Amino acid sequence: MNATHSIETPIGGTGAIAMIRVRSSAIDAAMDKLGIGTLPIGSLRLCDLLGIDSGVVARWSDDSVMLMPHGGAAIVRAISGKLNELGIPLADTTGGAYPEADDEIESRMLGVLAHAASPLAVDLLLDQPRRWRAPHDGLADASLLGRLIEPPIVVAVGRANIGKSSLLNTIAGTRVALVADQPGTTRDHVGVAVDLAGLVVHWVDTPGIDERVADDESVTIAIGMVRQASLVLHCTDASDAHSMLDERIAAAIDGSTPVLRVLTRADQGRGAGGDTPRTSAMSGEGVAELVRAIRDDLVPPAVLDDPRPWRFWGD
Ligand SMILES: Nc1nc2c(ncn2[C@@H]2O[C@H](COP(=O)(O)OP(=O)(O)OP(=O)(O)O)[C@@H](O)[C@H]2O)c(=O)[nH]1
Ligand SMILES: [Mg+2]
Repeated sequence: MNATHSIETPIGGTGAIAMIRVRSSAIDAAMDKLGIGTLPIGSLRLCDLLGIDSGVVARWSDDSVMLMPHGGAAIVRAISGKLNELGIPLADTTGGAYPEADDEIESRMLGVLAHAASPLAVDLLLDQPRRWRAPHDGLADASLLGRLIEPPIVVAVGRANIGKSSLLNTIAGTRVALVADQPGTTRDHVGVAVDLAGLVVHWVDTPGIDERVADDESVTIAIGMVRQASLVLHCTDASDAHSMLDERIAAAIDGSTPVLRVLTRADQGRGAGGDTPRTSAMSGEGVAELVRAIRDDLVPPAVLDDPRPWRFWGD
């Protein structure tokens, strides 16, 4: 089994939760080794993490799984050390050997291009060697452009039974989340990679939480996901005057995380919302505009169009 891991959040950073990605072409065997067992693509579970911590484990793709322990440096180092012991070493992310590359930037670019998530990254990365060689004045915003390589996390929250899962299915263009006409349909979280007009994001569909459905585990998992969100999508039913978010979830949203509000089931009513953008998973109204608004919030057009070089690798 050829498996490696990478630490995707700064060690000792301020995040409440750290992200450690395990990559392997035999990911099921790797998960077995970690004691996680089987986890279908697009699902998340609270797990014991190697006896060191407990946290959410998310399976986004067929060759990687994300471990999300608490963010303390000691925990992250202990998990990384244990992974090394298990034969899942820390990956070498320096860029790889590309003998055909003309220089180091080109070699790094080829290495990053191979795993960049978003179609929008491709032309931008291919242009980097030229931009670095040309005279330039400063650099483009690497933290926002980095979202083209590692997908940012969009977490949809809101009351139960208002069409959050339906909206995800419409945007994903396929049925990835369960939909039913009763509150509490989504009991765990569904996380899938979706392409928002060229920006691939991990979209996390949370259980709706309100006075009808509010079991502790759903709230705990929703809080964990909201804490990692790059953007929170606060969904409200267009015909429902109740737009308040559960206060525990509202309190977990980091003050610097953007929150985008959206009305769902717009074909059914006009009861609430004022200027809030309206969407309907059923008719498709407003969905393309929402996709564009999320993309522009996460990677603003001015950053995408910045002609300066981008320091697209990390050391
Ligand atoms: N008319 C109409 N009905 C919708 C729309 N979106 C969802 N619905 C219906 O609303 C009900 C709830 O949809 P879900 O997508 O399961 O809602 P949810 O917010 O994910 O619900 P929970 O998982 O329980 O929190 C289902 O009966 C859907 O068919 C829409 O745009 N228009
Ligand atoms: Mg749902």
